[in-house]
Amino acid sequence: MARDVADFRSDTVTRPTDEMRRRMADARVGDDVMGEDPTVNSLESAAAELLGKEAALFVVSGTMGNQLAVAAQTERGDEVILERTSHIFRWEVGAVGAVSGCQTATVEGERGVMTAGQVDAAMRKMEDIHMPRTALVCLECTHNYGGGRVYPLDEIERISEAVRGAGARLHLDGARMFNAVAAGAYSAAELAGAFDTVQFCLSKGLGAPVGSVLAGDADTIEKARRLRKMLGGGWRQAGILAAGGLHALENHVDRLAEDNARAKRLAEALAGLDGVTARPEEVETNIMFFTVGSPERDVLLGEHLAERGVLIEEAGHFPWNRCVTHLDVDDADVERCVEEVKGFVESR
Ligand code: TLP
Repeated sequence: MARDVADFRSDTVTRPTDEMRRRMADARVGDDVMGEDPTVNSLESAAAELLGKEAALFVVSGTMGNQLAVAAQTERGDEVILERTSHIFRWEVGAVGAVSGCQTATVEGERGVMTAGQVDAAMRKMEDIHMPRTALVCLECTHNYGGGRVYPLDEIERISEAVRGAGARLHLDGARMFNAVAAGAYSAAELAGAFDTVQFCLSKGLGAPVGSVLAGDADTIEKARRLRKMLGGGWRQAGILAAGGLHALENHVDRLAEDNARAKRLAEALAGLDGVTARPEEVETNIMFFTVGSPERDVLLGEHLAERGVLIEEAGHFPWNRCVTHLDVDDADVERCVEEVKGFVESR
């Protein structure tokens, strides 16, 4: 079916499928603040089991899941170690400072990936009255600004050992962790096993309209539940939304491999055009970057494409233009994007 718009701006734009909508409409609900929404409870236990964690909490967004993880595992004046281009550092409105009262220390990763040696060197190990305590280290997988990069498991395990050795905790911003799982890197439980807490998004490539899950040990998740209530995130008959999440976990995980393959095909096709630079060899999941030569031309390209019904995230937020594949773009959309970019580079 031809669509009006081919929307590559983000995988957050996906709309619920008809089956998902039916599952949501039929959901059994109750008051979740009272712990009585059976569908939310099912989603939380399914997610905890999938990740091999004791407990899980259904939250409004990836940002809320990440920030509850920070707040539940730190005290005011602690230090949190983040990669410089991570979502928690760049795009969460300064919440680590504003909500948790922590200071951040950033490490320059290689396309988002830090080494265990870098993390180890950044952590405070000395008991000293002058120094903040390193309470938490956060990794992101897949890495958004790193172009959907998959974090290698052996590096994660080395980081985990270093972090535990220093008495700190480790959190995963796994907004798109299932794209890494679909790329065959590891199972969800293998990845989650190295972390104290894990946040993943239901509302990105998995296609649910709203929501993320934070999973971890029972005490931390109980603390996060209280903090969620404190911030006004205690929701009531949220089972309608949780049903979309359950449907996504049951039906939309394996198909992420298609999105990963489409992003690679898009990168290969664009790299083959004169006047376009893309690096298909770096595309591991559903995010790809490309440029038509300069930030100014990238902006003009964005306008040219938008006038023709192809939406991309033009350079600005990211080093180059970003295209993200997802449930609502198909092969014809990929071809359409390539044709329109070709039209732009051939005409100027
Ligand atoms: N990312 C969005 C924008 O905020 C940039 C996008 O379009 O990619 N972690 C990661 C790695 C993310 O990419 C995002 C959203 C979040 C967390 C936050 O999720 P939400 O938007 O649900 O708060």
